[in-house]
Amino acid sequence: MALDKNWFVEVAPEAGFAQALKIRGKLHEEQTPYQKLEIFDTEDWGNLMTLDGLVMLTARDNFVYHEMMSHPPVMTHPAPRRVAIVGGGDCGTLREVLRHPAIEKVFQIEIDEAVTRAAERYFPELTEANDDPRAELLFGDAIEWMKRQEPGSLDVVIVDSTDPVGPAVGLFQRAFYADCLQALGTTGVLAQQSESPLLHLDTLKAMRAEMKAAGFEQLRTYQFCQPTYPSGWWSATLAGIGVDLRDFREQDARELPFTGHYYSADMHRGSMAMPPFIERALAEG
Ligand code: AG3
Repeated sequence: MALDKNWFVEVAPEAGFAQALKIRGKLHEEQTPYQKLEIFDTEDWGNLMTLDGLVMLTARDNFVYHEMMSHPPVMTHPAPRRVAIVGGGDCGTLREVLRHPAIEKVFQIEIDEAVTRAAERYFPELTEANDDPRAELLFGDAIEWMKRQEPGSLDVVIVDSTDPVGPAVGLFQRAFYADCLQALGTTGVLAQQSESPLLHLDTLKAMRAEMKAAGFEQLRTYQFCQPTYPSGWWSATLAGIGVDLRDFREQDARELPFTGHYYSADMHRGSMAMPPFIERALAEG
């Protein structure tokens, strides 16, 4: 069947891959100082946000990504209190982090305020926790912000970025990771979205090499399904200092004070298992 104008198509030319969502219409289009932001009304996936033609989220499946970006790092740190979210302007990761009563403070540093304003309007369920007194929404360059943080002032850093293109390139580089590491001090966990383990294994390897070079002791890539991202198979990577990333607060994860849709203690453990071809590729460095 040929696709007409009733389909939004994301093309990943580097992977010879494209995917499409059937749309009813476009709700919003804006050229921000950083990127082209569009919101579509889809037939079956609820509202869709894209940046420069790439799917950021749909109402239907963003819960997988947002839960897997927030709960694994928070449950891996032995006593998380202070969190920074880099990017994440739609506030979905922020909402999940704030579900943990032990968290005292969450900074969200998003470069493009238009993303948050659009989320407030078209994805109000994601921004519903924004008035939480523990949340501080900052709009600016997180690379600069991270340099200014006191050593050891953060417990968890979550990099909820776009692909490593445009303003996000620096978020995949050693200098930024080194600044995160110093803000984490002697005990901390960084989590970053790390693309499709099938389509972007080279990107994943390069990112891990930068994390290692910055001084992180341990790395752990994990996986989850994300139907509306290219290949539907996505990953995130934990980088740790003074924390064993093979372990997590499993008992606490079995008694969460909220109900996960995707995340659970078993899903946490399961997400860390990697197919042998990826294990081998990552072991090669
Ligand atoms: N996360 C975007 C991940 C990258 C998606 N890539 C793609 N579609 N090619 C940011 C939005 C969720 N908070």
